[in-house]
Amino acid sequence: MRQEGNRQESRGDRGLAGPAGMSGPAPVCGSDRRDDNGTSTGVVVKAKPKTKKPSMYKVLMLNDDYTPMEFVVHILERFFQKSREEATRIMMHVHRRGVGVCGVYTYEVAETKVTQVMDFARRHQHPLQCTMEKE
Ligand code: TYC
Repeated sequence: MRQEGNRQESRGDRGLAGPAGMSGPAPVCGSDRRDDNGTSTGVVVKAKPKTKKPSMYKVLMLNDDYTPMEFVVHILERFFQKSREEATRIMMHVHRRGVGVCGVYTYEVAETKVTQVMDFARRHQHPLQCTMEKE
């Protein structure tokens, strides 16, 4: 006969603390189980990391009739790290379609790029407009 049977198991309240001084080993988790030796075999559950991807924002360039094409290409190279070829492609897209994407960034980086471009264009007396929108 099994004399050292698990008292809690026989009471049918596995893992729950009873009156003071009568509680058994603490449960590992809600699905805690005991094998024949009374050893806990509960499943170890990995905590879910509570991280979220940041919202991303497109930095947009708008066309106008006055800003020189070469100036726009320079801006795309200088502030958006585009190659001469890619910068020319984006500039021509904006020139033909009216608006184009310079890059996609987190909020603060996008905001900084917009400010840098607007300041640079203003200092050179070009009416170039740059804005951002949530992706
Ligand atoms: N349309 C301008 C021109 O013909 C060139 C230009 C391109 C201006 C892109 C702004 O975002 C722009 N000189």
